[in-house]
Amino acid sequence: MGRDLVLVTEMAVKGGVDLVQIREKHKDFAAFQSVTLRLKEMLDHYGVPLIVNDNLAVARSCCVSGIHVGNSDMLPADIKKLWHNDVLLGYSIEYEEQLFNSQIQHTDYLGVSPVFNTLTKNDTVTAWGLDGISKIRSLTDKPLVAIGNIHAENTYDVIRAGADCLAVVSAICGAENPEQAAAEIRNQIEKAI
Ligand code: TZP
Ligand code: MG
Repeated sequence: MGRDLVLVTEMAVKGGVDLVQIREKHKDFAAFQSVTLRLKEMLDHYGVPLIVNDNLAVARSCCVSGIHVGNSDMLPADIKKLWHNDVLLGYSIEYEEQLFNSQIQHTDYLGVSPVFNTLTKNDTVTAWGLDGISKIRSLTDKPLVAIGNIHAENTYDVIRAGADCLAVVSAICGAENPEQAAAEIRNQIEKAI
């Protein structure tokens, strides 16, 4: 049986994770809302903000801090109109052209997606690699969140290439000790900055 999402996330927070995104592609509204509320209750206790992936109804109903959308999801401009302007809005960059799209002005951070190929998401486009992070860094001042097969061994290089933050799934959630895994990544970030 899988481990409880809230417990694993709590361990990750104890290890140094300071922002959490919940991504549930296969749950209906009620199930997504229910786990989001449970997660938010725990995260509020630690003062850690929560972002919902690609579901405005869940994000709004749970009063989380933000929402993350991709290239083929709701438009950032529409989200800011329908929800409110202070919402933290993340937008995944899969293609260079997106950086020149008018939607960019409505975003608060950009996901570099994916940096490396990963088994966690099977519909990714060509991985950016370290050179891709540097390229995006040279084209925008927005905070860059690197995602895709990030772990303690490549964290240093990813940050040095120009990422501001890292989004990590398997290297933390799949680790035997999520707290220790998060702490190792956090250590590498500190070394790199
Ligand atoms: N978007 C691009 S890669 C990815 C998502 C959601 C999955 C990242 O997961 P992992 O396990 O950290 O590679
Ligand atoms: Mg999406």
